[in-house]
Amino acid sequence: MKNDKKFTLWYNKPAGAWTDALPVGNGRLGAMVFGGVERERIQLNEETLWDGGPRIGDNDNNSPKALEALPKVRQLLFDDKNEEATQLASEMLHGIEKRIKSYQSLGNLFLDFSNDAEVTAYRRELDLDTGIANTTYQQGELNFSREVFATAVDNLIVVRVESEPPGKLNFDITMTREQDATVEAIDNNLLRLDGQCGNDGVLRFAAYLQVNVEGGTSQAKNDGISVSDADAVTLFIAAATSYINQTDASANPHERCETYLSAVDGKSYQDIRTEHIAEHQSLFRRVDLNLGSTEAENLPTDERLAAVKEGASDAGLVALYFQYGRYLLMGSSRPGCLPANLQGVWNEHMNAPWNSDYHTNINVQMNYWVPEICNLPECHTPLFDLMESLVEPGNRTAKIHYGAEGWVVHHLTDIWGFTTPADGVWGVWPMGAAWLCEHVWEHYLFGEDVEYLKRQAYPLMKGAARFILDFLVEAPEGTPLAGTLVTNPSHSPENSFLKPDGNRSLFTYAATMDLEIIHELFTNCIAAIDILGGDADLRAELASALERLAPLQISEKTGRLQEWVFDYDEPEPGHRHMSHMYGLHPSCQITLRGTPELAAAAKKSLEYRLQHGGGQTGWSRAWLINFFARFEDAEGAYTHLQALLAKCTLTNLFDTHPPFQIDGNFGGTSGIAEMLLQSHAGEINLLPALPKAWDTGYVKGLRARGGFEVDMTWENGKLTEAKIRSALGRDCTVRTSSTVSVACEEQPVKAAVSDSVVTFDTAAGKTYTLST
Ligand code: FUC
Repeated sequence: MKNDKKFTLWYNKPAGAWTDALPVGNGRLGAMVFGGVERERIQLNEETLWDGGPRIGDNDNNSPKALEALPKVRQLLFDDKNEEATQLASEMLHGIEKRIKSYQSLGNLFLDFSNDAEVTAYRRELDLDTGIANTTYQQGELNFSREVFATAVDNLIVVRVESEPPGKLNFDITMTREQDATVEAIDNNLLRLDGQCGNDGVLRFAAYLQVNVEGGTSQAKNDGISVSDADAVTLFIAAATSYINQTDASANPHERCETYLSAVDGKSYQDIRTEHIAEHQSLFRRVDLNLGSTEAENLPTDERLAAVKEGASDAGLVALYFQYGRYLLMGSSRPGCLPANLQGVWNEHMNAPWNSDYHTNINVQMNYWVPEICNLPECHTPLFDLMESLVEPGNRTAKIHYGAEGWVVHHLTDIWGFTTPADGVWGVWPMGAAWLCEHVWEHYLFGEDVEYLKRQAYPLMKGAARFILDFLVEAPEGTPLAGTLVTNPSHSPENSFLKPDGNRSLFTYAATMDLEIIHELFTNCIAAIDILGGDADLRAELASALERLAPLQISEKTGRLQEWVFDYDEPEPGHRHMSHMYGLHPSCQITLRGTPELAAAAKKSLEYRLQHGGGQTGWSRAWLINFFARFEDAEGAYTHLQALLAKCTLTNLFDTHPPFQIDGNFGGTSGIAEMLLQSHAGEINLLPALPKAWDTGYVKGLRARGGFEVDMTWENGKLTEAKIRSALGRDCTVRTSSTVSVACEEQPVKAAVSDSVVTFDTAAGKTYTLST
């Protein structure tokens, strides 16, 4: 079958498993469309449907015992008594609640068609360009078609069922949820699901399904609705919970659903669809990518993926995967909504893997490597809003657990303001807020919105930096970093080391990643203060702490960047976390040209990880692509991109940890972008890691720091032309392996060219063409 749509996932059979089904989402609602013939299943999500509840009053989760134990734990760690420190920390430093509760499925919508005639010409697809999932097939004399989309304009999931010739649509509609909910037909056109989480859960939720029949009839029947002899049927699904914010779950979900439905009263299906497509494309179409075409283009997506698993190269599939990452972010992270969690917004479980939460020691951050470079900056903002909501609880935890000012987050959080250590001693990692602050700063660097910096970014950064300033301690005499400022206690997230006596531990002080995160946060805070003015005392304090901060260490024995304060041996040298490489990516303390020695040491560390089987999980594999892109190692990056597709990708192109976890999708998308364009080192680097397999192609609409947007074409592995739009009129420095000249249609350009670098002035709103 010819596939004439560029960015479409398609299949010639219905989904068997949930991970074959196709996702639609509007940031707040999600649906997984199976495309069944006799029975269509559409699994539903609403982003605030989390078990648990506010942690206020008696539910305060901070541990009053923690602060008293902190100096003792610190001393034990400085004395290399890691086991005793671990013991004491597990008794004293934990929050009262050891595990958070899960984000949950809202339920399922089923459409049962009592037609068992033979099916031909079956096709199921998801068109990323329209955000519409489509299922079409023939059964006997009838042509069936269904389409499903989640509209951000009207805040609904919309299902349209049609058949040709008309008047022949007969099916039953039901909604189900495996626990905590009831479903009833309110009348012949309305099904209502009503629920409340858990036994003592506080969160109420509801889903309303409105059935609009054209021709034919609909009839309430056994908690469902039956459609008879219809020409076409439109279903509107509204869903809501009682969640208002982390301390308030008192909204009325029924009223919310009714409001959503009444807002489309009298609006035609065609209008809703047209407005949805226009809104969707206003984001999606900002970036276009072509990495070359292959024969495989006309194969169903699962067959293309299977071929890659067998070793094929499929540039078109990579471009599709890239756009899918952007699509998934649009579907799970829209302004005013919650951020994308471990599964975006798509989760069929009541107790999801890792609760489908926000892991703040790599996973949620990886989700947000996409929005800036891939031209969806507004999709970044839900993360900032979540961060703001964590300031107040994070202040309390900072005070109660550390006697510190500012705000702290540990290695995970939820929608109920969770900021204490969880899951065991490895949760005693108070660096989550500091790392998250990289995101607010990066958003500033790309768009340079000073108002935003002042209102949202800087206050978050300042609060996180305040905590770190109070948390840092001087390493005592007799320790390797004596006299410098270090973190204590500390982890290199989830990884362990072997002490000289053979004991294994995770718990330490001054893990390299901490130092890199702090280096970045303090440097960025100083830059922000220099832009905004004020806070001179804080600036001085940050500058002095930066000078005293413990340095990164290169192992004398191995030449590798050390992950810990001592050059320990590792029980899992191929560990999935590569935290000490943070300075290389996503941060930029380590760059190829700026810090060549550290870069060489980081490369050795990476090679060592890989010799020992590194990159096993989806997200870990995705991170590798980004590292190799930063090393400008095109074939290295490509190898791991191929492995991400071959080993860690499901038939619907969801990333698999395993199981499904969306971070790998976003990390993969970011990696592809970083192979084409980088701007972290003070210059725009065009095609820094272009592999042989993408020898000819183009990309349009990637963003670079400093308010630039870039289109590029290349042939035979060489840049042919780049167009750089300057939004802010900043000076532009471009690195490219080709010799280029710069021109602007509207005015002469003063450009200086040396080696591979060209520098020119720009004016706001003008476009500059670089030709080879
Ligand atoms: C981190 C990772 C795991 C998993 C979990 C959600 O703890 O180490 O691999 O991705 O997050």
